[in-house]
Amino acid sequence: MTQPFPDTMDFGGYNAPSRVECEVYDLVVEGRLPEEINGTWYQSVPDPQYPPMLGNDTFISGDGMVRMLRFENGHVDLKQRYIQSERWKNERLARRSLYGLYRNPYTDDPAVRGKSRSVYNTTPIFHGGRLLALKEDGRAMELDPRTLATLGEWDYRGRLRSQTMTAHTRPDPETGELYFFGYEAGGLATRDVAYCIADRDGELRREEWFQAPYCASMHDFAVTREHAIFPVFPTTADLDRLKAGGVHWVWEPRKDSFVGIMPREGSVKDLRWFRGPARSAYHFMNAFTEGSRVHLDFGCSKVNPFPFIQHASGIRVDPREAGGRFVRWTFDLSKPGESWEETVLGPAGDMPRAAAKDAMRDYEVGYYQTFDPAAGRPLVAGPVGAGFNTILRLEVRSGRLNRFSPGGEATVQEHFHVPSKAPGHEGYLGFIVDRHDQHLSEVFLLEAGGIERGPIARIKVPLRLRVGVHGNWVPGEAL
Ligand code: V55
Ligand code: FE
Repeated sequence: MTQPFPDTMDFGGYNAPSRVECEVYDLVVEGRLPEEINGTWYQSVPDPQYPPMLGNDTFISGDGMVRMLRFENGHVDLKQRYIQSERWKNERLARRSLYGLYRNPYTDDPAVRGKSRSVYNTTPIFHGGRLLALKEDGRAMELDPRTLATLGEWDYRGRLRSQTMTAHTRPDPETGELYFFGYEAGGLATRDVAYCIADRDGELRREEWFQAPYCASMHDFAVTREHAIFPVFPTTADLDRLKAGGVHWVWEPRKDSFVGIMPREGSVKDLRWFRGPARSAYHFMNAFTEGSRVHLDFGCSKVNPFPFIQHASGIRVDPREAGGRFVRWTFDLSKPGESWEETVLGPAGDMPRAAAKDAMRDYEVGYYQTFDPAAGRPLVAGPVGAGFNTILRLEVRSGRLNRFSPGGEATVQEHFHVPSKAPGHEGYLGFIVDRHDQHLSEVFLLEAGGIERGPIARIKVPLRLRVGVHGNWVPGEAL
């Protein structure tokens, strides 16, 4: 008999595990779904099968579920399925959790020592004709894009040497290539980082390794038409701590932040390291090169936001006290020195996204999320505590902001962007609205260029969709 999950931030309230695999054909839609919206939104959801073996754990250890919303001719169908990882299968057979702390294999049940422990729970991408579910602690898992059946690990036909692959890859809209990296590429807590490029057909054409200044949680990176950018912030790992049964990550504010920049077709030997005080960021909206200057846009804060990492580091900082801002960092490659310039573009936030066509180049508009106290009280949703309740549209040159909040007892999940074929049309933003007072979900669809006008369609979901992590829109033509 499965015992109750602990009543903690990560497993209680709206964050309660769902464990529901389901299919709903033709969801009820209020409003109108534009006919041109044709394709599928895939989203990764951590959703633990069993209560944590060690009594508590973090939300981001949850078994990978993939959810899809397929839009076709004004209709929308929902499906979500577990990824049948080796870990998922082992636990299913045992009918209990066998794996210990987040990314510490030394804490696992002896029955699964040395066995794969990745849950592939962070981002689904579609590249080279493959649907891949990613998590930064291991390789990709390939899934059937129509049925979500688990097909097996994808290691680029045995060519990928890195043991890991980031969940934040960078597709080039012009060449169709996929830029990515893996950190802890040579094993647990190593400083090895692999820089990789897959061609438009999904074949690995390049992999080159370098050493990071220290072993850091390098969750995302950025690529411009000319450069690759590797930010390193001081959330760090240590092998001795892992061997002693400790946590993977601690926040070390006395260490500096580093940003490595290299010509994207150059060699890692050309990496130039910039250096500044401790900062934290998990996601970058976009980056571009302008002459000798490289710009990087993202939500930046002064401490790591994850409660389980803060706890292990002996601190407790409310996100509102974390000094967060949405910023542009500008690196001038023509000047000597290690520093960069910071320009504030907007309020604190995360989940940044620009239109896929705007990636890697100078651009006008991006979208991200914030918590606005005027739009509702803080509600726990997802891995860092209070979830976001507001979507922002940011004009990056002027700093002009438009906003949308569903209001009431609601939070929002990561938005996806659907391009429009109509000239001058900015496309659409879709996202799940978590209705905390009803334990139910809805999907809102907004015109990206007019989010303040509210949803043009509300897709009713007859159950609670557990808070997911990242997703991607895949146009129908690509599938
Ligand atoms: C994040 C999420 C993860 C993870 C590491 O959003 C960082 C940040 C869902 O898993 O393993
Ligand atoms: Fe992420």
